[in-house]
Amino acid sequence: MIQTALISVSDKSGIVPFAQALHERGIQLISTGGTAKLLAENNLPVIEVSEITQFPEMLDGRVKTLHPMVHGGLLARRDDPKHLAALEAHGIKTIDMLVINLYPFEKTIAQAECSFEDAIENIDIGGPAMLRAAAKNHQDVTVLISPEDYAEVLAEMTANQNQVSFQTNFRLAKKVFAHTARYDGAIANYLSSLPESLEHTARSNYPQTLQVSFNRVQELRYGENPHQSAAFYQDVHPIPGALANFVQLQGKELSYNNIADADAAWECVKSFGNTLQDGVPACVIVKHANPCGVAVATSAVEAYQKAFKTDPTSAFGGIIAFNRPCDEICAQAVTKQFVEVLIAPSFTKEALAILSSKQNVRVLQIELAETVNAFDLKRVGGGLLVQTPDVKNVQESELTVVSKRIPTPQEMTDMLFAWRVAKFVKSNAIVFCANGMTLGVGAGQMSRIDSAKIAGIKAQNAGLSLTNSAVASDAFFPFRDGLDVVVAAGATCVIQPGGSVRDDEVVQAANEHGIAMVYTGTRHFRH
Ligand code: 93A
Repeated sequence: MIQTALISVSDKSGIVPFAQALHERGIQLISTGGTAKLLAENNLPVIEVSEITQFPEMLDGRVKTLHPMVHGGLLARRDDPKHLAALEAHGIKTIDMLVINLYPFEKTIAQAECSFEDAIENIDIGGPAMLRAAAKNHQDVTVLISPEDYAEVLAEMTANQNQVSFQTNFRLAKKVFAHTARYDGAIANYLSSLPESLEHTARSNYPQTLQVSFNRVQELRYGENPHQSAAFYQDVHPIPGALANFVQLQGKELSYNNIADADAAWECVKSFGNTLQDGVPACVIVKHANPCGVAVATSAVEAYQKAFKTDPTSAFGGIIAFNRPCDEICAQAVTKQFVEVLIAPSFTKEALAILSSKQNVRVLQIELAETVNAFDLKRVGGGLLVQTPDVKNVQESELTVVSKRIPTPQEMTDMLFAWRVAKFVKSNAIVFCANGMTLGVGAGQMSRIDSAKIAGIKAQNAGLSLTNSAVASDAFFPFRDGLDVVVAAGATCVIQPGGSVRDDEVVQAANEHGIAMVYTGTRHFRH
């Protein structure tokens, strides 16, 4: 019969209701520092492990549970009089249930910013030791490593006066050894990927040998072109909020280019708010990997209507992404145009009913989440380029005004919006904006001045005025000519990184034109 449970979890989700259920069944709870604190905060009576061991948690938590008072309680055979006598002699109490999840080693090393020290600190020692002890002694101890087993075990306890069957304990023990083996395997893989000498590389983020693992999600009809075959893979450790977590709610099979463009649209729209609470409603329309319309507004539908105006011609057959739920009026508006893929964090029932009349439209639902810094990988002939992702989001406080004229608050807002969009436009990028919408996007040209000209032409084609617009340039102007072009088109303020040898010439041109200019100090090349 289960009388005591030791709970020690890193990922604390779902643990309070489970501990509550144990408490209601009269089970005494023992716990480690952070977990004990959480349980106590939720009014659950809990004994700290340090009280039982009569030893404080020490060495920054490296030693918490590594003690005979704990391991004796887990390992003693209840049917062995000698074991029981030993417990008695040393005042050790049996522990009948162990609930654990380990330090998140694999999740830690999957992050681009993970240092060697972070990785080492996330090797759990006490957790696996207890797990193995409890699993070895499965005839007397129930061991849980996964919230998915909580309900079944509780049900069994309810039906059998707090007893858990040998069969269940055995099944859970098998799970434990598979888990600890995998955990140690991940540590061994990580360490063996580092060079013999730890001096350099191990302290940076880039291992000598890079092992990347992806799981196949689906085979695709073809690749970028019909004569190429293709498949789509997802990171073995899924990245929260990333495109690959999509659930396709309806529509034709996704193509290779659909997925690539959907990624561009989703990443861009998330930069205006990657939770439902923060940021503003935004809409991004992508064609051929570039945004051809981006806008923010007070609602998703309004953002879409503004974004569409930027370049209705290019928006035809585009990929449309929202960072807010898609409701009925939004679905109505979007389905008036030919859309290849529609992405949103959720869709109302009414929106789905409208979309279902356009069975070809691929509708993807992706949960929003805070960005995780996974490495950016790019295949080159016979090799792989690896970098940390471009997560920089310049704030107003980081800008330097370099022109004589100070930007107005409205210009400042427009420039920051333009800058955010420029980050997602292929270089060389020139983006005209005003009032929370793009007016002209010049993308992917080999010279900046051509991007500037094209952005102006596109605004003209869409019948949009560039008078009093703001311009973002993803990298510095190498000469004043590009600046002259955007000012002639109507821009009154320009945001750019600065850093050219001809910065003086460019600032002088800005002053001659009487426009405002700010430097970001960082650039956003996207090749
Ligand atoms: O640093 S440890 O390897 N040393 C230990 O003695 C120990 N005991 C439990 N890590 C240890 N744990 C782990 O602490 C558990 O596996 C769990 O992941 C975590 C819970 O810590 P807290 O309750 O303080 O948040």
